[in-house]
Amino acid sequence: MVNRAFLSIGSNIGKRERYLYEAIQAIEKHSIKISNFSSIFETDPVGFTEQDLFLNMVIEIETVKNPHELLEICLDIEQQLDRKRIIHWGPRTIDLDIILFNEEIIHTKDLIIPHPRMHERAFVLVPLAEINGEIVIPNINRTVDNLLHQINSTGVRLWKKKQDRDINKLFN
Ligand code: PH2
Ligand code: MG
Ligand code: MG
Repeated sequence: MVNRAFLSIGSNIGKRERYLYEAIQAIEKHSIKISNFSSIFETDPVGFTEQDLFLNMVIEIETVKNPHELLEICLDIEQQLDRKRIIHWGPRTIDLDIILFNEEIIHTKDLIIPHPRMHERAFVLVPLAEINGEIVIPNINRTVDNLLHQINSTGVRLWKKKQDRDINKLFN
């Protein structure tokens, strides 16, 4: 069975756009199909605020892998891209989070889906809404658009607009 999942990607160290692109290329090398993607947004850091601005985007993927296999791939790619630089405390070259996996609700030791903070994070909801605002977040049973109307999204600014279906052109 082919699963549909959404990943949130973020970077706030060094060549941020390059890290997003390298993460996407690494995902494709695992025979995971990127079926849709958002524009790139520049976002104020949330949580630990004393760090540089992030670039964030969301991609939609199709994969036969299960959630745990997908998590392993995400962690491997993070490792791979982190290893190229000195690892700093806090900020990261790349963060790859599974935010949705089909309509599944998963609660295991190392994986919680839907992502437990996605409903309050404009840097996740704004790009996700650009792809599809009508998706219902299982658990919360509200649409992305509905959640987005209730939070402040001023910290999320369009940085590079999606112009084409080809993801490679976003990074030209
Ligand atoms: N990721 C975090 C914490 N804070 N803030 C922004 N703007 N973007 C992120 O991707 C992000 C964050 C932890 O993963
Ligand atoms: Mg994260
Ligand atoms: Mg993460």
